[in-house]
Amino acid sequence: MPGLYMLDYGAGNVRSLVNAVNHLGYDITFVKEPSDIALADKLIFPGVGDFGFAMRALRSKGYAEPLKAYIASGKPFMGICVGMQTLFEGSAESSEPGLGIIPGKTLLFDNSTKAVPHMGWNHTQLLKEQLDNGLEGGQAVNYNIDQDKVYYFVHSYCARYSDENKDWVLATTQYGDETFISAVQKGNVFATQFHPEKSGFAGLNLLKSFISGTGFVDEKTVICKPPVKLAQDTFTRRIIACLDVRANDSGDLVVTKGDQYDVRETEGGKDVRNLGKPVELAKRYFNEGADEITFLNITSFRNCPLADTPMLEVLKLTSKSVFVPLTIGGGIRDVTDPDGTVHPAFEVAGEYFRFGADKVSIGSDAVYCAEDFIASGGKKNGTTAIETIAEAYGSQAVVISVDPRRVYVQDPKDTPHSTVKNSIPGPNGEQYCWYQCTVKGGREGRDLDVIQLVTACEQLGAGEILLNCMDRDGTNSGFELELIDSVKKAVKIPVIASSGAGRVEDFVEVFEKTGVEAALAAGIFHRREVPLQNVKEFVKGSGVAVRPIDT
Ligand code: 1PR
Repeated sequence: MPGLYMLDYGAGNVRSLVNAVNHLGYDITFVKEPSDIALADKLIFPGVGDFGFAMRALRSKGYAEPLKAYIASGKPFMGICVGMQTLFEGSAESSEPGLGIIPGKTLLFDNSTKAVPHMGWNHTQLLKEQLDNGLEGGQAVNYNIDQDKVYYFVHSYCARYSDENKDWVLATTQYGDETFISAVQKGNVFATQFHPEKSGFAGLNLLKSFISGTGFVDEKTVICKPPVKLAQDTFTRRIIACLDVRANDSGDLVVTKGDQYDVRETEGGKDVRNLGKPVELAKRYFNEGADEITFLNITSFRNCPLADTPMLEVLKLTSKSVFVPLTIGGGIRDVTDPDGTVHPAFEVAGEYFRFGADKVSIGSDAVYCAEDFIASGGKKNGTTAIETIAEAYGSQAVVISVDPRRVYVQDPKDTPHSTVKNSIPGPNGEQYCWYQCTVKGGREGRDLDVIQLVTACEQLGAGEILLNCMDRDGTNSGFELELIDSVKKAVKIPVIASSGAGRVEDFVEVFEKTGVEAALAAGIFHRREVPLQNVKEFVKGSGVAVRPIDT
């Protein structure tokens, strides 16, 4: 495809889009200066993060006016996520005006009824249908958006259908009690709120349709239906495969798995357990239908020069053939190279995004940030890893990985910390416990409970919680429902339940009893004890919506 260009303003993961386009057999050229925009025959504008940041970047780099001129020229344009939002007049997220091509402003989702950001896979309802009049090139107005498939969304702000913009609205999506615009199309302009490059094969089909199609639809051939508010939420719950990665004793990078965080064999030479190679396993899980893949570098507390961190290569290779969101955790903090060069956490995160990560997960550093935040009486200082990464790349890119363990007490009055009644009594028959936060992969406990941690991190701008439980990790005994329920009730951002999955029934139980947005497992998938497909089929059969396995 000659003349396919991408407009990148330097925020987030554009490698995924490049990889998806390359996977389809096309090349794409980066716009490097404003005059390049006019050279494009087709232009894709992906965006993530903050609306104001995106618009300021477009204006300060001199892209805004050439972009408007390009769109007015009638050549095919595709916007993705914030790339769609910038087409509107503005956003409640920022006072910065948008490009003003589509009437209306984007507004914040209501988080009193559901988790925000809207993060995960959801359906679309098409409002426009093309009349069959033999249009040259056979380009369908919907660019192969399939109402039976789901697409990956991650955003807190959304545009709503109105009389002023109704001729633009190609599709709407229902999230909880709200219906919002998930795709727009008019003439040469097409844009999606969801990420086709992260939406598995359904998304690749859509990208292919835009790149290979005529990209222009005569409005006279299109009929529009008004949006329908669906009686039922169409949001699906995510099933995530997690890969704990480290070097084994021979120096090979392996996927390992601990029992309560101990990753060494119990017998023989007590080697680090080796359950496979990171890139190969990630590909396997993508093909088996994982909705997301998380890599945790579990020896990240050891110092390593940023450029040498092996996880960069793992991400680079994985993102070439895995088209679902990738999260990377371990070592997201300020890093000092042996030569004394300091890389602030947001630079470390930026390097991971450039190598193909969609989200970073922060463990130990989040605990220190939360402690400082609480000690300062709840004042943000603007310099923490959570704040700086969220500001540059958006809250949705910042996951907090929590490694809590039970501390039993006879009576809730025995501790200032937030306690729960636990179904598993303590060694002395204690019925209550609080969950102590740990750092350095569980090696050190802190005087901070899990509720203090997650609420502080939410206020600092985190977008999601990955909630492990050291007592359950690797036990196959089911998720720690008391812990998960208390955290889910304490925050408005999405929560991923982790640690202890052993049977398909455990997933249904955690979704039904706690309402979490996602459930993660490691050991049962690595050891092929419970195939991912079986989890999906069982969860779906129980009435909880999940993404169908996409081929
Ligand atoms: O502190 O920001 O550098 O991050 C270190 C990261 O490494 C944290 O996310 C921490 O959870 C992780 N980590 C450190 N040590 C270990 C270990 O196992 N020794 N892994 C570790 C944590 C827990 C989950 C596991 C689930 C599901 N592993 O990742 O995948 O418990 O397991 P299961 O389904 O088999 O029960 P920083």
